[in-house]
Amino acid sequence: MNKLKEPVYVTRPLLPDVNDLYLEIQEIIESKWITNHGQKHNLLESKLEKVLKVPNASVFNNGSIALLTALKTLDLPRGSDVITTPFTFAATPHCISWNGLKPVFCDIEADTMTINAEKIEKLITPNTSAILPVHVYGFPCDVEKIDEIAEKYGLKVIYDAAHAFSTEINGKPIGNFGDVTMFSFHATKLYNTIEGGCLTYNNNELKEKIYNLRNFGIKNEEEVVDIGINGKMNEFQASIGLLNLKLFKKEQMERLKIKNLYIEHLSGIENIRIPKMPKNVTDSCQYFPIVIEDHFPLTRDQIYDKLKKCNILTRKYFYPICSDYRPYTNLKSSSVANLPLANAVKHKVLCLPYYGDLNSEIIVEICDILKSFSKIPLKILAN
Ligand code: T4K
Repeated sequence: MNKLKEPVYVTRPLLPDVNDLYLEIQEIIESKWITNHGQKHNLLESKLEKVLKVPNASVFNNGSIALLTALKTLDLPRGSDVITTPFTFAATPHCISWNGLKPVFCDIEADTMTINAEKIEKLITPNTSAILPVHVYGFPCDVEKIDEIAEKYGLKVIYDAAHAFSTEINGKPIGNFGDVTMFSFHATKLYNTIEGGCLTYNNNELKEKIYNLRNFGIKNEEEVVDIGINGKMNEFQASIGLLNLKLFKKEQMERLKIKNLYIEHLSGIENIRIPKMPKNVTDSCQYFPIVIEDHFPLTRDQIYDKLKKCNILTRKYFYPICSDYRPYTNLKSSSVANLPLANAVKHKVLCLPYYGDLNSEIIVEICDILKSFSKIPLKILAN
């Protein structure tokens, strides 16, 4: 295995043409309006409503503040429980905790690694106020079952769709499920505004509340009606967003080619599983995770280390899982007995490099390296 000259990262940001960006920036400079609900901000919101096919989209300076605001908007009783998955990024349970709510971790499904909807009901108590499932890697949660449970127990549902930009389930856009959905527009996301995010929701009545909460709770020059935060997206972020809206579909097409190349070269390898996107779902193409099963000659960590030595920088999203984080280890729901699958999967998943201009020779090389690992006799592992 030769070390590659340049590092190959798990992802690279989608970026507009510099001349196009120059024109956008020129307009911003001339307008002297650089933040606080500027023209580009407002235009981006209306364009996102069309692209995501949702009645309402409110953009934010990042996905975490958007999620924080989503929970605040729904007025969940302080100290109440929010059922969520441990198999996600730190932002998910942290936003629950920052709202004075308690995360209750529910185990995940083996195939999609999303929250196991069948196990949610057992975790519901009179103190439960909401469910916060995550469409992890762009795999949709069991939205039907979750909505059914929410209806039955009168719970709010906030979806974390940080990885699921433009995903549709049976032709229904993913931002239409639950009470509110959060998308992240971070640099590492398929669609980015450098940092950024948005909330989508069907209930028009939430619009004004979200608008105020995003701007310190200010309603007008003389009224502050809520305990808000500064969640506003600035005009420079919005202009990147407007330009990237024209580019993300092409990026997705490129990623689909890469995905197919990975599948072609990896599918024969025993004990490497490629989680499959269900047929009725359009793939956001956010990540390309593989699962290293127990009988593979090398562990996931050994593969990660060996690839790193070749300058191939894969990522162990999500290891450790959130229930392993120091602030959450004492929660009853963090026990391994409650989360057997998440605790098994966290040692097995590896996200491979995945972005539009990733060279196909490198993809084949990564697959060949993995193939060569599959031929290592098991006894070497014991040494
Ligand atoms: N919910 C979920 C399920 C999430 O995954 C996230 C964020 C959120 C909520 C919160 O949304 P935001 O508040 O972030 O909008 C990254 C991202 O920072 C984070 O947005 C993302 N999830 C998480 C899964 O991944 P890191 O610490 O892995 O990022 P970093 O800096 O190591 O970047 C990964 C690779 O990307 C680098 O090795 C190289 C490449 N890269 C990165 C940046 C920032 C570039 O090529 N250029 C860049 O500018 O967290």
